[in-house]
Amino acid sequence: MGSVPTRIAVTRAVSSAMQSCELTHLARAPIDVDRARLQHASYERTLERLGCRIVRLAEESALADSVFVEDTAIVLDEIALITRPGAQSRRGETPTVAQALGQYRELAYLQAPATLDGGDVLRVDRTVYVGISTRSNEAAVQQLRDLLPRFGYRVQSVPVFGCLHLKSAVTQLAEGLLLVNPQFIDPSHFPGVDFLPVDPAEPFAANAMMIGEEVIYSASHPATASRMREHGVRVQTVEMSEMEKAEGAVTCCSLVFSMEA
Ligand code: CIR
Repeated sequence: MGSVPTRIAVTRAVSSAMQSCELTHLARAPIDVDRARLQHASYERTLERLGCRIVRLAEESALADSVFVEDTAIVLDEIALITRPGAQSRRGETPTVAQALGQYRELAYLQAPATLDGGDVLRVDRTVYVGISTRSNEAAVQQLRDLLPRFGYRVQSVPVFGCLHLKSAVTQLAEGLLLVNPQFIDPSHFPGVDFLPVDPAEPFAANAMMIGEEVIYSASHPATASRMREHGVRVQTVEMSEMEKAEGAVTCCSLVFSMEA
């Protein structure tokens, strides 16, 4: 687009150990790491086209899931919270993310017994929704309630069933419009918004990434993408097959935030 970037997207190179990733709801399938790298590069180019400057962290070859940087931090305009990921194997991912984010935001750290994956956190306006999942717990919700109201946020917990994270179940497409799989969460936790349900044949289709007026979305869910387009959503598709075998999706692979804050 050639415009001056207004956002930063922190990403991390795909680990050569990605095949040993954590899996919760999926059976293990062979991951083509070279293909994952190509898909990741194309995802980064899409972010750039939408006005993001990429800050790519170096590969952590021993950390199989480290491409999924979303889980390591919650970046708000006022502060970045470094999480304590629910999977023990992922806790080593946070120091390098904290080092990068510390250049842009004041940092705060979640403490044990809290566990939190960023994939369980969805901010809609001034409400921070937190999925209670196999990765994220009530102690994390309590710590967010201690930290965030001073910046004008309210924190709302949402039980998640049958999928990995809150953002596997619901994400934002536009002001006042959420993409949802109502089998994984109870939509009544989100008052005052409209919902676009995923196509029932595509249960893992509720993860979309809103960047300004556009939405980055996996090419694996064409029926739901059609629903989105019919609804007037501007969809930019990316190939994510290898990330999806690792139970990842589009939001998981970056931490996007405004440069101006
Ligand atoms: C995990 O189980 O932690 C990784 N294999 C997938 C993490 C995906 N992250 C996300 O949805 N935010």
